[in-house]
Amino acid sequence: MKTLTSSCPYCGVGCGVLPQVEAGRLIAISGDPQHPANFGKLCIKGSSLHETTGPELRLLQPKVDGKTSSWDEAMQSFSTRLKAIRDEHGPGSIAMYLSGQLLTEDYYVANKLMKGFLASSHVDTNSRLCMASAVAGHKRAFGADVVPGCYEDFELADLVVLVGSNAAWNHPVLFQRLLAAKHARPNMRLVVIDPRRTASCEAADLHLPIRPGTDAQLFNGLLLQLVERGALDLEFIQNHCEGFDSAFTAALQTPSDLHQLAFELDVNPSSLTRFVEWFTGTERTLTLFSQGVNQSSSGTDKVNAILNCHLATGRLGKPGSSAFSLTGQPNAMGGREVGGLANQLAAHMDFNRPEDIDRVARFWQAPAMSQSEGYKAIELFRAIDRGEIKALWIMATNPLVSMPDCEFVRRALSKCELLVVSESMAHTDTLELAHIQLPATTWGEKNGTVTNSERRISRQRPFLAPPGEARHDWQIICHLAQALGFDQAFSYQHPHEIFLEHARLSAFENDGRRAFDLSGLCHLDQTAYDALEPIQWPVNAAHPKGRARLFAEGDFFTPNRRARFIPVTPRAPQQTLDPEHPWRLNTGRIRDQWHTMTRTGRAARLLQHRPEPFIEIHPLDAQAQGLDNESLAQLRNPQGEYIGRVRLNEGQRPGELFVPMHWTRQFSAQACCDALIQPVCDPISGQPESKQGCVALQPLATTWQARVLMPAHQQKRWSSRYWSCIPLEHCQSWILADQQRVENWSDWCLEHLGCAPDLWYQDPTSGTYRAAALVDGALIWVLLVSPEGDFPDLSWLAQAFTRPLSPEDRRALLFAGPGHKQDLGALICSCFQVREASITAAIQAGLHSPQALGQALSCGTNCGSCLPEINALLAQEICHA
Ligand SMILES: Nc1nc2c(c(=O)[nH]1)N[C@H]1C(S)=C(S)[C@@H](COP(=O)(O)OP(=O)(O)OC[C@H]3O[C@@H](n4cnc5c(=O)[nH]c(N)nc54)[C@H](O)[C@@H]3O)O[C@H]1N2
Ligand SMILES: Nc1nc2c(c(=O)[nH]1)N[C@H]1C(S)=C(S)[C@@H](COP(=O)(O)OP(=O)(O)OC[C@H]3O[C@@H](n4cnc5c(=O)[nH]c(N)nc54)[C@H](O)[C@@H]3O)O[C@H]1N2
Ligand code: SF4
Ligand SMILES: [Mo]
Repeated sequence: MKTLTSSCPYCGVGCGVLPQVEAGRLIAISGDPQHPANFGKLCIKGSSLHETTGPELRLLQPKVDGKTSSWDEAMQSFSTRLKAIRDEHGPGSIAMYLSGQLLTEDYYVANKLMKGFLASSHVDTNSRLCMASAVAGHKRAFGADVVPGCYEDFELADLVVLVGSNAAWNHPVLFQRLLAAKHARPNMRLVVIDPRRTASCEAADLHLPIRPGTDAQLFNGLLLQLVERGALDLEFIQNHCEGFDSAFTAALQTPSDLHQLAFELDVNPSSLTRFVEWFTGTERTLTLFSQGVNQSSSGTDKVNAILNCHLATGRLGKPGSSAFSLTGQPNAMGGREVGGLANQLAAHMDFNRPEDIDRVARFWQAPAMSQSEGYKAIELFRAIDRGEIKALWIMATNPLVSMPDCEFVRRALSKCELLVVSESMAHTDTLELAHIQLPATTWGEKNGTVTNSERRISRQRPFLAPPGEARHDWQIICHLAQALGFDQAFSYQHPHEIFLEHARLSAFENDGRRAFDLSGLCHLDQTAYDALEPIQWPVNAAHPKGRARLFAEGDFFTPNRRARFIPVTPRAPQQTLDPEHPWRLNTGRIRDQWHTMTRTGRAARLLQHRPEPFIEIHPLDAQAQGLDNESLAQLRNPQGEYIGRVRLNEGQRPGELFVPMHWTRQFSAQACCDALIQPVCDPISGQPESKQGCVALQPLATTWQARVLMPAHQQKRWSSRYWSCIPLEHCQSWILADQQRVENWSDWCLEHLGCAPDLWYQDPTSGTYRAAALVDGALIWVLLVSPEGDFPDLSWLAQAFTRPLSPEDRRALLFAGPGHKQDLGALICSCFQVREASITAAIQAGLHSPQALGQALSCGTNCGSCLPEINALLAQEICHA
């Protein structure tokens, strides 16, 4: 057994991990107590990493046009076809779509190849859907894409404002760090600005459930209040900023009267007043923002409306006092450093400065440097649809699920002459369309660096052998480059060489003009690179150990070193409601799943919290629509549809729905929420408005629901109107529902499950049917049918897939489940597998604090991500008592 250090492949918190490997498999994982992002803590996704690695379900070999091939054949075919397209249609006909989940080294060589050697700047990334508005806002205000603060600020602030962020679920370790500080200093305050009452609100002192899309009004109004209440830092404004007057003038369109503003935002005036008083009166204020701000057709302006308030009060880059963009993906920041976006060049250089283009070209000795910016993601897929872009290479992202109007993306991609997908898993929606499939190594196998939300570069280190023929993304890119004749510039033998080149480019002719500066790391040898400790950029002569904060003394990266106030005129969401589509559709994340579920969707433990795609709705709205909790409902608009289970939630604003972004065609019949999102974007950042769709809602009529269980790791799709896949321990389960009556279930089994049942039971009056098929006494499938969808607890059945079925099992299977079969409710604490019913019972028995519950049941005592839900149950039970 050996232990080494690495960092988590999921969110932008960038926690350090200690993997434990035995016999070539990851058997356990713990937090690295030395890592400054997490000091030993992990959330449930991080601590389940060993349940989502392993060779099962991996893409193991290259495939060309559906046939397994060798690497040489695949790369030969790739380079020949690519060359032919480029020769015939020019460099503008080829593109790449990358991801914030690539390592910096992968990302760097991809950009170098495309922008420097193939003369195409059509290289964009899923960060367009994620961080683009924050990047554009930073650049407008600071002259560079810099997050001024650091994680320590979460502990030092007296007021923390979370805008459009559900950090309790999406940045759990940071959120716990914040709560620990709040616990130690009860005067510290937390405000959440989010239309929904989220898990993050459970710990908040104040929640402003604003009307969706009104953040710019709120922060413009706040700017007026800062003026009115004399809270400006005039010295900072005068000495280090410009443009205050025009920003102030633009803000004057917003009501200066708080009652009127509260009316526009649709919040309680006294809550708004309290927020304004706290913000104006608290020097150490930290404003954190994420996708509720960025994913908007006016996201860049919203970012600047927030930054305006921090510039006006001089609250930037001071301990506990800053504006802070929470990054999503583990290397969202690294992608920005290497110029992963189509409108950027490497090392924070830009296409709009000719000297930058020249500088990068000279550094790379680039034979074919692209001279202008390329298409941003939405435009890129449109150009594919038009036939202008004919070859696309997708790497480490799943746009068939995550792009707005994903059915359009499917149509566009099916027109592509050459679609190459580098993927580590064998089954994803996007991979299915690829002409060439390339098996990539992933976390645990890969070697390189990532940069987290606080600009901290950490190592990801390899500790597992690549399965099958999988190769590293940087190797695959270099392989292609060499096949295209660029041997010398892509002859790297180790990621260390790429990292050094990246660091040297950041230092090249920099002279303090570019924020991103790794000059202090230009001379690392491989041993030092392998041993690199987490470090925050810039790392240079002035800051050899890295720099935690910037801008407290001004010195911005604009030509005159002054920050810019940006005038903001608030705009309403572009997706507008109409009588046929009257519901505002909000989309986002759940605690235990990661994006398109290719990894977290495989771990039974991570699908117990929210097992099925769902639609969250206010109970009164549901009642008016004739929808019960747990019933099935359908969302529609002219673009697409979505089917999910209704979840009543009083924290939902009336008229608004929330659906998760995670489910794909691998996991459910019709639950890609992006089918419903229109591809409208922010004009500056190009980021789509993923949070403000418009839909119709109606119940989904069904005459039966069923559950099917089969051995683990099966890919299966069903013809029923609704189905959803839920992995259990030792087996796989599906929930099915349809309107079409089934006359003969035995025939149905033959058709859909491959054989007639060996055991069955039918109750024609209730419509209940149960059946199973066995081979040599072992279960191969189980089917339970119930018109109303009431099924017994099936967890014991999963075990039955691992051993021959006993006579008692057979009886239980057909007539009931053995032992406790009452529904224990949702899994609240994933770490200790504690369900809602146990917690509720313990509260009713008199345990009235999270600590008491933790002592009795262990719930909430490990990663703490479920504490907001435990607190909510406490509030609910105690107030009902
Ligand atoms: N568990 C989990 N964690 C993750 C991820 C994951 O997939 N799963 N993904 C990672 C990634 S890539 C990212 S980008 C981050 C995203 O992290 P977050 O930004 O926290 O994630 P979301 O749930 O997409 O959206 C945040 C909130 O924005 C709110 N919102 C919607 N409209 C508005 C609005 O008009 N104004 C305001 N103020 N709020 C609004 C939503 O109700 C939602 O609660 O999470 C990272 N962490
Ligand atoms: N409606 C709506 N849409 C959204 C959002 C939203 O809030 N609402 N959020 C947006 C945001 S912020 C984001 S970040 C995106 C995320 O959306 P995606 O990037 O599409 O989602 P992932 O599932 O993370 O896709 C990563 C893919 O890379 C594969 N992979 C993993 N490791 C490696 C590797 O090392 N190499 C290679 N080649 N492949 C690998 C995984 O198996 C997976 O298929 O979704 C966006 N879309
Ligand atoms: S908070 Fe969780 S998902 Fe994010 S990096 Fe840490 S362990 Fe990974
Ligand atoms: Mo993201």
